[in-house]
Amino acid sequence: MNDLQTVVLAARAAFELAVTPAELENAKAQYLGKSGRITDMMKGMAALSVDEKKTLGAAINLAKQAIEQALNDRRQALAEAELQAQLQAEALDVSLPGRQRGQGGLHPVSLTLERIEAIFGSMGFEVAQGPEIESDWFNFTALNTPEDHPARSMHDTFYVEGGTETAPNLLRTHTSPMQIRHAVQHVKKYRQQVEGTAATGGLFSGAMPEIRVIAPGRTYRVDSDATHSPMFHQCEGLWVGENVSFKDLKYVFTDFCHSFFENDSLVLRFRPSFFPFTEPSAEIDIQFPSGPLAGRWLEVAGSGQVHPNVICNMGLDPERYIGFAFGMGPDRLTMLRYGVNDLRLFFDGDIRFLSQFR
Ligand code: 2U9
Repeated sequence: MNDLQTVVLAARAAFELAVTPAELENAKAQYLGKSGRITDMMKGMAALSVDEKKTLGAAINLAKQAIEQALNDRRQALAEAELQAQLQAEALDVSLPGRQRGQGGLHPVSLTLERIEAIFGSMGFEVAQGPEIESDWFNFTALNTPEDHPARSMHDTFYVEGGTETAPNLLRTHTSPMQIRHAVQHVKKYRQQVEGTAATGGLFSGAMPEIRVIAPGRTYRVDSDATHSPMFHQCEGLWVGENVSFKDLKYVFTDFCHSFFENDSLVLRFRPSFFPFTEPSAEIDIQFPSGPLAGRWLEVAGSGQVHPNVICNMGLDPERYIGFAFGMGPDRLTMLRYGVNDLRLFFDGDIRFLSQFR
């Protein structure tokens, strides 16, 4: 075997040993590179005669072509192996079951809020929306809450930046401010229709449609245990007109409870109480005739006739306009409806609990 055949065989063997493209390029350099074996042999022909150059040159070229052929074969083999490895890694088992997309659903408290809105909607109540960061005036002052009322203390109310010493900003502690905002807009609208641009300040005693509104939403207080959460929900209601009385409050709220709990045998009790924004005021208790809670009086809402000072803060004349208001906790109503005994379950975000309400 001559030198050239040995070089070709050695190159083939070196290419076969290369298992990555980088190793193959290194091996190529040893045979076909600038100082590779074939190039060296070509340089070595300088001292030969013309005839010898012709013969040896042709033989070296053939050897070079054979090496290039071996190099290309190995390149293709490595590329094919890489493709196979990639296909293997990305192999799809089309017989595997598909990934299930979790079916979503409304939060139980949202279900309650929807239910409350639908029931009061059927009785002609609008739904008010408003900001969760409120001013001291809308949250307390307009609702006849005295300067020294404990609810105004830092222990009970979350104050937030952006207010002033005299008008601090806070996270609303109830949804009543939305009703004040709604009532003020309502009065302004009808006052303009009655009095036109000549409308002056002072209390409005002209004719206007009744205010009938509920205000559902998130509220905040500094409180946290099994039955209190720093963020909780409230839904308040307001009905102001010329001849609205406690009798109306009783039938509206009784009707609501019967619809909400789908039980017309439910009994209601109005128990005297005190709130700064209503006078007289009453707590509303309910009693189930049967079931696990049968016989117990359960507090579900506060209520009362809207205080004349609050009527004034809506811009209305309390000599002509009167009304009632109530406030309830949708979180507690949800607990009663579904038999849940820890409020915190609603806000832990545990999908095993929440998916039961889908
Ligand atoms: C206006 C005037 C008066 C709404 C009322 C209550 C009584 C009440 C509780 C509900 C659940 C507080 O968070 S809670 O424990 N609310 O007891 N709310 S009367 O009175 C109003 C509302 C708006 C303009």
